[in-house]
Amino acid sequence: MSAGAVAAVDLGATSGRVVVGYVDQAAGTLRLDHVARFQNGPVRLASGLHWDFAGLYRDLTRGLADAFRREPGVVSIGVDSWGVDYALLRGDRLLGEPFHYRDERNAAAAEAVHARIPFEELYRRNGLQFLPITTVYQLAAEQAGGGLELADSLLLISDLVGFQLTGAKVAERTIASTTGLLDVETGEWDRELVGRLGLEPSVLPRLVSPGASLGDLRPGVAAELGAPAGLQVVAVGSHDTASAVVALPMRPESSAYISCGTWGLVGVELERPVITAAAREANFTNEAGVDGRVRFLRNVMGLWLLSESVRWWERDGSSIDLPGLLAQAAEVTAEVPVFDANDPRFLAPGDLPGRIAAWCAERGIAAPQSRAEFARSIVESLAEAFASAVRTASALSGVDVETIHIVGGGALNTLLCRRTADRSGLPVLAGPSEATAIGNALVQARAAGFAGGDLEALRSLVARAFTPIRHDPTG
Ligand code: LFR
Repeated sequence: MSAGAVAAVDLGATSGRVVVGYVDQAAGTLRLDHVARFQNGPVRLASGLHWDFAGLYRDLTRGLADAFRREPGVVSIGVDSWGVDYALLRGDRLLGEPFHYRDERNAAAAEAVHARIPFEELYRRNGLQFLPITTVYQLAAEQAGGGLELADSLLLISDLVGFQLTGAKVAERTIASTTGLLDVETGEWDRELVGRLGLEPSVLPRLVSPGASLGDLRPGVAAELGAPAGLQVVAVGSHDTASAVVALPMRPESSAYISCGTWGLVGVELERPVITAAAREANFTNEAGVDGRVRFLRNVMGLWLLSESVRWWERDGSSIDLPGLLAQAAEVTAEVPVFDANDPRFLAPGDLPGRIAAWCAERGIAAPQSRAEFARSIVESLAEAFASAVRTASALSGVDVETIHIVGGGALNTLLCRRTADRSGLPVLAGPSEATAIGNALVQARAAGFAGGDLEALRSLVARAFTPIRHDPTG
């Protein structure tokens, strides 16, 4: 069999989607049919900021039912999601809605963890940049609040969806690598670290690699969704960024990438982790990629700065047309401030324009005046942070970067792509914007046997099907 259809569920922090991917490697074709798209976001409960997992599951299963009606030949489902967040379970039962990583409980927890295990040692063990959102800090906060007492298992979000669909509890390696509990060298749970943090090792499920089958749908689920007979749920690059990196039409030896959605993940792909003091000081991460590759990158705040500013401006019930705002931003001729997009003050939801203005005021710099100027200032600041992270990734890894690939929603933001090219002095190749869903579909296609070869073989399919748009630096 050289051609077939798979269903990809891709869950981001601001939206989710279900697509049917048609892959025919012999003919060299790859096509996506967009079946469903739904909103996702935080809900503020008395206990803090959470996800509405039940709502998300309802939306994605409706999408899957639609997918099966449209394409009864779907052979498998793969689920990817944002990283670091998890649910606690006792038996089959969810112990409450998962916390959202933007909840403010993490900052103090990070200090408590570092008091037990200095960051230097943590970095040596797990290879991860410092981000207060990382699971290891969230679990310390959970522990302090007594939240772990009833739990007998912990599942990351994409694995939690897999469990609801099949009944199998696993931890897929790429998303497990965002917890901070995985040994960067062996790709196995770091049991000593888990013990020293006072966590119960038995809550961590069995690790599986992308391409492994989670099994059949639970009978009730299969009937409810009208699923085709014999359909399997397959572990993909279950961390969304890992799936996006699969679908980069790049040559890893001379490219950097920016997977740009809510976050901008900026880095290079390597065969081996880089856990030097310089990499630690530059706050670069070594997350697990598909086929044992390493995603050597750093998190930049991303389109969140724009979407959360818009949400703030819309709180009076008005509605802002984002493409229109970006068109105005492109016309701004006044000097706008370039602020530090990585400042942790921009992590929490709320008044981002106010926080940008405060950042400027603290330095005696004039803040943006209009909404168009704010949008331009955000784009310039992101482009600068992207360019700087590309330079650092190259210097730390030795990859001689000739081209920057931007995938995800950011690939559709022409101003951002152009200004990244200008500020880095390198050509930017934009697209595909749905790289995550494509990478998810390709790993399933390979597991089903209708696509073959290494990542380069899969990427050449992407390059043929989705020609990127080139933005050359000007000036
Ligand atoms: C991107 C992403 C990043 C991760 C952040 C939080 O969607 O998965 O890779 O650092 O969200 O999970």
